[in-house]
Amino acid sequence: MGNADMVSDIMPASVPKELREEIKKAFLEGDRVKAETIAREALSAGIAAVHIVEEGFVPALKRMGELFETGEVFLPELMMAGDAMKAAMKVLEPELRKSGGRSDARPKIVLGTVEGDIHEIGKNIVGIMLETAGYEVIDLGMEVEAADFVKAAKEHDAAVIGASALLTTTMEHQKEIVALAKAAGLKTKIIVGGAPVTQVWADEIGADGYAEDAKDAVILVDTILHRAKGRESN
Ligand code: B1M
Repeated sequence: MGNADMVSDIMPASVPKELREEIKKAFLEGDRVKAETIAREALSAGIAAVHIVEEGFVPALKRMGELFETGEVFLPELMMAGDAMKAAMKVLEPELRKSGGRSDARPKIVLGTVEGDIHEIGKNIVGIMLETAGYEVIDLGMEVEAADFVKAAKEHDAAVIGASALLTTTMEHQKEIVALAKAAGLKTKIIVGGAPVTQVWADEIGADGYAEDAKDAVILVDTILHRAKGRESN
């Protein structure tokens, strides 16, 4: 069984349209309580946490981003939607963590959002998914300078550095991380992600991989560490 099959195995049900609409409404209203309640009710209805996040909450937050871009909502509303997402994640996080396997030898992954960037929700989801997949995640948080990624990777003897960037203006720091790591002779693999990041960008800066979402990040790390087989036996 491949990793993609394993992921689909832990996601037996998908999110109904009405629920997705309710989530969008909660975000538009910036209603943390409603977002949290929807998350709780969706779990009680037997929908897998990973589905609720990836099919319900993530697209709804992306929709808020589009509305922000077109001037239909403003920064305060965007901030409230971000807070509502965080409230929902408090409910969903413990369930997300339950869905993965564990392994004795846990390769370390140094994860963070790059300098000048405070978008942390996607990075947090990636971290949870990697942990549940059996990796030890050292989360450096947000606004992390390139040198600090490299320093932490050395200190922890990390197998992978994961750098998230959500702004076109901060993506440049991913390039800086790759350059610094190379200059330091670090063997640590470097993966990049975030809404504006692409495979083309990853190739251009010499990163070892790019993942579009959290599920892809697990598959990517498994692949670059040649670890898929080990995880299947958990
Ligand atoms: Co901001 N923001 N924001 N924002 N925000 C975006 C990114 C934007 C696209 C919105 C838009 O205009 N359409 C736009 C960026 C434009 C650009 O550069 N191209 C933008 C802007 C402009 C800004 C400000 C500059 C606004 C301002 O102040 N005028 C400002 C910047 C602040 C800063 O960082 N210095 C800002 C602020 C904020 C809030 C604080 C209000 C809030 C963040 C709250 C928080 O994180 N605590 C916020 C939010 C919520 C968004 C949107 C709406 C949603 C981001 C998010 O959390 N998505 C976003 C719109 C969008 O992304 N389309 C937007 C859900 C999350 C699960 O998805 O983060 O993409 P994402 O992560 C995914 C994948 O990308 C991937 O897996 C995750 C899970 O599936 N992934 C990885 C992410 N990291 C990965 C790493 C990996 C692998 C995969 O390996 C290491």
